[in-house]
Amino acid sequence: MVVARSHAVTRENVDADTLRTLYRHMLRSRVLDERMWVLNRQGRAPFWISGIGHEAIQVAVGMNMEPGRDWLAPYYRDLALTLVLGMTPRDHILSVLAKADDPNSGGRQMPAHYGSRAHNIISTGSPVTTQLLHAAGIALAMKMRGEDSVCVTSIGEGSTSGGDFHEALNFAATHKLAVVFVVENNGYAISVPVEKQMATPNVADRALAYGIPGVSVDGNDVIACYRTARDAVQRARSGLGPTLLEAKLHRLTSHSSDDDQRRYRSADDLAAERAHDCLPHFRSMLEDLGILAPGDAERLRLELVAEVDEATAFAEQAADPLAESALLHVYAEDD
Ligand SMILES: Cc1ncc(C[n+]2csc(CCOP(=O)(O)OP(=O)(O)O)c2C)c(N)n1
Ligand SMILES: [Mg+2]
Repeated sequence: MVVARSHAVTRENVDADTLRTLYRHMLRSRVLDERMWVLNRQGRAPFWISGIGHEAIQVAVGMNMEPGRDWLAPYYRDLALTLVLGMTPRDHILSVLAKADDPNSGGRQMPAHYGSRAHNIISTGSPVTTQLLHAAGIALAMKMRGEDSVCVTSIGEGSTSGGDFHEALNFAATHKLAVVFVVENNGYAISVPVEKQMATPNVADRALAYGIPGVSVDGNDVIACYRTARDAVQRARSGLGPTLLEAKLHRLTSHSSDDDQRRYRSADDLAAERAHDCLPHFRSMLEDLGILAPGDAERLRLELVAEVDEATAFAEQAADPLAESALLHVYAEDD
């Protein structure tokens, strides 16, 4: 296993525009994610499952993909990744309010079950780990067609103990498929800590068994994530096969809006974790480097809040699905 670090961050090794764009994407996802919690607590959204704390790796991966050419088989925490690939706050608020024009599923799936035909994002299923098999299948099809697109798929560390993980990695490695397997290791599977899920501290170590590179990166360090993701995507695109990319990060919320992590984690533990939030850390770094001027970050936040306000108002007045459409796409249709 390789452990990736960012070394000294300077303008030379990742350019200033890229750094600003990374920050903007991370903050945009954070602002939207926070709004989803508010909509849930107001009783307007039935459920939310959050990507807060996971933004750095998702944005880093998304910015190394080519929207419309590459494919994503996501999991439920991938709000930031879907935004980088072109989905919008409107798309996602239409979904949590179960509106007819929700591009994810016409309001039929649970919130955070992402999907967009327009952006090559395949529909998220509720059984965890199945998306890795879908990704291997997509990459096999791309290889048979002679395409050089890349398929990214993502998963939590707890789900890597499912059998589908082994089958997908073994198949993709054997056939040198263009897949990047991203593991967002937040140390918990709902209330179960990682030590009770697996006997190895690093999911990336498992790559050895498949003969592919396994890289573990600090998921709070967006520069390290960006570089590592760039290598993995380039490797896949150039026909060298898959990479297992593990980002160690923190789930800064309860598992979902139906969970309360204070029942299984101490107040000290939760407070300590907050100190690792990837977003303020990155903001301070950009301000120290002079890439964000004083006031820039706050101006950007207000701009993004205004976008999410507009999306909320838009989605609230949007039409609900027609009652008679409830069974659409449930059974095969007659011709
Ligand atoms: C096959 C399957 N088993 C169990 C569940 C219930 N479940 C939903 S999320 C989850 C925890 C997954 O933890 P992890 O993979 O670490 O992802 P995280 O939520 O921490 O990002 C479980 C057990 C499920 N959805 N599918
Ligand atoms: Mg987890």
